Amino acid sequence: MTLTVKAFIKEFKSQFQSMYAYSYKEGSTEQLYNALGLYIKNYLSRNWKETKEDYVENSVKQVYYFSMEFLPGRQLESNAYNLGLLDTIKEGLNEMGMSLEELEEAEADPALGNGGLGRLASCFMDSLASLGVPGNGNGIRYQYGLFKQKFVDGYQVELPENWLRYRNVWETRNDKSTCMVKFGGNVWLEKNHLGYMEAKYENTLNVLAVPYDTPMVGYRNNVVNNLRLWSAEIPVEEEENYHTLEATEPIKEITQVLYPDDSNYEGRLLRLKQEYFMVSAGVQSILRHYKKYNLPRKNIPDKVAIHINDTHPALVIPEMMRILLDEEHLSWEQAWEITFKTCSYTNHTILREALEKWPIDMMKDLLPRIYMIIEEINQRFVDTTAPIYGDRITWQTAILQNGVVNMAHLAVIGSHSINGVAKLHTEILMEDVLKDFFELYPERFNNKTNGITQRRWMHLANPGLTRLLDEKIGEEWKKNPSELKVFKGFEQDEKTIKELAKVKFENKQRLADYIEELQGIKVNPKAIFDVQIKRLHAYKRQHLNMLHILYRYLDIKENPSKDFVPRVFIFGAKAAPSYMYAKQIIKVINSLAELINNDPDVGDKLKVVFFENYGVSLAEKIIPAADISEQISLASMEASGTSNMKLMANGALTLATLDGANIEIKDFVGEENMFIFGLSSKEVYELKAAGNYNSKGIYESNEKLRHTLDALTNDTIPGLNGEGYAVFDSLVNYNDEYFVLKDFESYIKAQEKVDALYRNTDEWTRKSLLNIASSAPFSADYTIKRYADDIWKVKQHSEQKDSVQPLDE
Ligand code: H2P
Repeated sequence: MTLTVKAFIKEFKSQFQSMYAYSYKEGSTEQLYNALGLYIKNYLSRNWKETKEDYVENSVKQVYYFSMEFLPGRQLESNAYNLGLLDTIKEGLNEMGMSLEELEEAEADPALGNGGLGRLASCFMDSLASLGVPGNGNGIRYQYGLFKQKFVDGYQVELPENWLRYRNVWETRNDKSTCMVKFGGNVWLEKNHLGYMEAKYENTLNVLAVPYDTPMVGYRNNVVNNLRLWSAEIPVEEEENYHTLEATEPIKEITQVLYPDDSNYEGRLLRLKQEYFMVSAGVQSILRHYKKYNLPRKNIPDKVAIHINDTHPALVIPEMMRILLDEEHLSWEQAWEITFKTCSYTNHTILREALEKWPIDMMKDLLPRIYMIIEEINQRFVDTTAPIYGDRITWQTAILQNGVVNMAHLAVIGSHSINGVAKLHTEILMEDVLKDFFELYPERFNNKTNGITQRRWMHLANPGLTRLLDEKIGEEWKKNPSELKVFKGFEQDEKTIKELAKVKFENKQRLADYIEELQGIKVNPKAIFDVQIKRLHAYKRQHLNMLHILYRYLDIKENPSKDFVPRVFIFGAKAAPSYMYAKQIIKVINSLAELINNDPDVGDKLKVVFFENYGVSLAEKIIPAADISEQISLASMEASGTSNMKLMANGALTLATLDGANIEIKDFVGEENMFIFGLSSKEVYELKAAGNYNSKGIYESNEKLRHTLDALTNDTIPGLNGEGYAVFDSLVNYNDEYFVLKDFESYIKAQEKVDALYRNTDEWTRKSLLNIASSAPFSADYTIKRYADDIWKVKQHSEQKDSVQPLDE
């Protein structure tokens, strides 16, 4: 039954009154938002219940996506939209004298992730539900999300992100489904009276894992899947042992913060605790739920797929073994077969520092039984591999090496599928990072290029574009993104080009207003909006972007009469709290921005905006207004990137190295519709192998570059306290790890091409149109379909089974 505006108003009023016992007219924005959120949650609860029941009644196979990060973004609008209620609610609120936009601002944007990895997990949740794939998320309900970023004198300052300060209307605490997770103590194996080996524990720290469930709403298909986030608590029966607040700390801290400070041992230990806590609770609850299917244990892999999102949840493998061995009393061989067939692993990065390794002693103390199992997995691996492949490969691929537990190796050995997240990345895994494993298990390796959900990143974030697309190509693209290609037919249609340019301009005007309101910087919406939004890391090379801005600034100062195409550089980026170099780059960009934005000689020609506290909600405002998408990582380093996909889908032209999914963007839209520069990954590998890179030589021989770099250290930029030197030093004196100087010249040339093209508005817009029309392959719906078919072997299980057609690539 469809909801009428009248019925909505009536029900909303009574919802509000039942919660607050006064009229909605007296409600604060937060209260009104809470009432609306709960109204929507009540509305969807029936579908939520029925989806769960349906899965069990039909014994369908379910996938469980284990991830230490989820970045869902605000859920009010997206849930209302997917339920098909958005227009009704908007109209109803307007009639009551409110607006959805205003209420939405009261919603916390849960920063339970760091960057692309967490956001990908949430795009996947949206696609799983929208495709009707039985899929669950499993993660941690961090009390504090990733820090709230502030700039003080241009420096990043980290404040606690207390996203749960007000109630979280979307979650349901589920006390019925708690689990117990054990840490430390002593453990030994003993035969019980039935003759089974049983693990005996003493002096363990017992932690109660309490699940908070959040509905993941499918797009107009009545499917509501589940995201389960775990919170650590003191077990009720042990409460009397905790006499002081201090004594409760070791338990409470487990789910207190995302990314504890990893610069010290305690912080690293806490992170390992978090990982095991999430994994153990998750696996226990899955195996308990499986019992509802009344099937033998050997059928687990037919009904359960567990996905390991990066190495963080790799302990799923020994934890599942532990339960099957110690609690279900299966033989090692039986348990291993089930575990291996159930688990699959995605690698998201080739950066060595991000491939986790835990000291053996730490693991042994914290998780004694798990360590015993890992030891045995390792021993059995060595025993089978060495006779066939020899000692060298066996040693290089072992799980236990040089006093550490190598989590990537554990994940690979215990998973039937290993995938990278873009074609190039998967190739690099096979040829370099996991080369030896590729030799051992070629059949396990596959590529699954990342994707994004068009629902959040186009339909909702860019209503102007969505309207234009609906008008030109009909609404089918909303269900089948591949229909976007029909838009290509409008490439030569002058009217459409003008209309598309108008949509972009309006989006830019809106962002310009927001910038002015937020930061007091007046930017010209006619300028090129040049956007780099992503985690701050040297390999992503925000400092290359900064050098170009500095170069441009000097050019403006030295050539006042030159005709510059106005440019607004927009950044959004957080730096990990202990990553000093990244923080220094932030400071340099901010000080440079301060100089440029206040220099009367510069005026409209150049502006720099660095948003504080970049996150999903900000991205939704920035992306529809972008003209240029900066994807400038050193080739081979960025596994995929996903902001590249979102920006492309919103009509930005990509300025990129041939890295990650930029290569696939090029394959789909054509090189002539983007700006490519820099070394290829092959050249990067060759340069590294040659070992003769000499950044100082480049500095000394390139006049333009020298002039720019010198400005970092000669007081051109006021307000710096050595940060300019630090960047200069790393690039010139410490041989420039990410080849910034090597790529500088070709980056500048690409930027000149950007300026030249922008002078021709129609030509620019035509390319923008082609980007939008070519963006469909990056729909997360397709990505999820490929995961479901090839890796998880789970079927779409809803009335809308056929809603996603195979993509004709
Ligand atoms: C990471 C990779 C990205 C990738 C993303 C999702 C870890 O995200 O670096 O290249 O697109 O996972 O697979 P990020 O750098 O944004 O934290």
